Amino acid sequence: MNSDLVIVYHRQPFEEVVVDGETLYQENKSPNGIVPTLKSFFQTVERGSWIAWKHVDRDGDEVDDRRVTMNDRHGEYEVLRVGLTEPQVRSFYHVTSKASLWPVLHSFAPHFDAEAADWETFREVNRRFAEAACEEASDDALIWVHDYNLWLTPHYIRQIKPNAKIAFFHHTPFPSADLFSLLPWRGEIVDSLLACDIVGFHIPRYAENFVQVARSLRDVDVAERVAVEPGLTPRGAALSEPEVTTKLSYGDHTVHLDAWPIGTNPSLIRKVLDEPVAADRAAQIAAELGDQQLIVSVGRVDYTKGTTETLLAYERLLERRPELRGHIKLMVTSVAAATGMTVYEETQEEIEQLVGRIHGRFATLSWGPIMLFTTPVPFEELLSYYRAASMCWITPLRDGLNLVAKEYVAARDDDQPGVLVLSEFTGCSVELPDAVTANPYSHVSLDAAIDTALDMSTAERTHRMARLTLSVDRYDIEHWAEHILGQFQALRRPAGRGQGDPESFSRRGTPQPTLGRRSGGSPRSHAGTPRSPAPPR
Ligand code: GDG
Repeated sequence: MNSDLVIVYHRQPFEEVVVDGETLYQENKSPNGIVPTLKSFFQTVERGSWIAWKHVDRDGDEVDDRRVTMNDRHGEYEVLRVGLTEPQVRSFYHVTSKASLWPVLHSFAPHFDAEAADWETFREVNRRFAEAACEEASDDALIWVHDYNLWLTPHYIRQIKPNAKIAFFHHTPFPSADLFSLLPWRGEIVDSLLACDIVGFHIPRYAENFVQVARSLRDVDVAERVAVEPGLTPRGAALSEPEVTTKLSYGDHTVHLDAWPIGTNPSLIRKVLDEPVAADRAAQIAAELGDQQLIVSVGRVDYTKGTTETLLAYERLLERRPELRGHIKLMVTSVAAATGMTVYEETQEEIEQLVGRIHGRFATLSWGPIMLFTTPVPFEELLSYYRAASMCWITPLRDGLNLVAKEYVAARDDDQPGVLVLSEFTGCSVELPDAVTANPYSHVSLDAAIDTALDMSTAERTHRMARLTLSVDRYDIEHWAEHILGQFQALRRPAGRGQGDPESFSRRGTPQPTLGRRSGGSPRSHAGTPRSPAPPR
């Protein structure tokens, strides 16, 4: 194939369903999330391809329909599936990625199990993704690899296609050098990232952590550093960085670094909430709640997400302020994303036990203090809960970004401004300093934040939510996509040309309904293109 853009992401970009014995490939039902956004980049090129994995029975088996040509609202693109057996998936994804790398990325050193990792299989799977990507890519294609479970893929791509343009995006935090050094394979990982043309992170702190790691391991120089734009660097925040490195020199190779948070889609959220299904459901939830305040706390089952800390804080709240009993309700979702992992089963069990304990202690005939959802809530329903909730508690111990916080803000209406209680250790906390921030490792801090949120005047709620909304609207998904597109365009420019050059990544030149048509920035443009004004700090 001769694709101009190859996206390498472990999940398939569609739902595969069998109807009357026939396999159908349908566009994902959920309109939000990262997959539709990534697919929208295909509108910027002549030909696009996506690489993902799919189960096969035996090693070496080809996937049935290895190649699928999709045609959905993002146009036509190819999907090439890498066949992995059950043991390969378990080893590569559940054990090495989730049990060994994930805890280190999230600063959970005690959960790290070096010996459990099967690095050989990790290498092998990463190599196969690289081979599939290179099979699809034209000679000057851009190959965009996503997330830590494909950390070694750029290295193998560079071996096969020395002149490829390679981009990498981290969805997780990137830890400090002290923590990263726990990984016995640190040199190999860093070499692979340094083989990229551009390495992306959500926030400047993660980029700076990477720089520290790269410089401690290899002879790398900082070639360019810029001030972080005011909207992404509140003073005093736990993850704040005033400056960020944007270029590293490594021998004769330049690695661009980019720190730009993924956004949510506020206009889609508001549109769905304006439609009768969600609007009626939100009204129904509000009517059923009566004078009870609803608090929402949404997340996957993961010890990093702080669901246990949220539940314990809620239990302390009901002890500390008995007058709230009967007048408040916590809605928690805890949906398993990776099944068959002991650590997540234990986390889920702990959550269910805590919910049971809180219920047992405080429920009455007419009032239940808590609702727990362990299966996915439909998108419209989830938005209706956001809309009905006067508070949202997002208390991860560590989180790359956290889109739920942004979704809650986007779902507000003027009648009920709502309050966001937000852990200082979520990436989005640098964009959202008008949340009530808390340190989830401290009971005192978490309890104080919750009390502040509960007791906040309507005027202050309104003021803070207006500023949060400005930020969520500014750093929305469209802005992220345009920013990334600008970075890609800059990579494609011949060396020495300025940012005003006509060369563009967008060869089709057709309108991009999902991304909009504004031209992107350059690698230096960390000031971004103003949308709504950034809230003053
Ligand atoms: C990683 C990083 C980073 C959740 N439960 C339901 C449901 N969700 C949706 C939310 C939101 C998404 O899932 C979760 O967003 P997070 O940002 O928390 O993402 P992670 O899954 O942890 O993924 C994270 C992200 O990548 C993006 O780079 O922000 O830090 O860990 O959109 O709404 N959606 C529905 N029902 C549910 O029950 N419909």
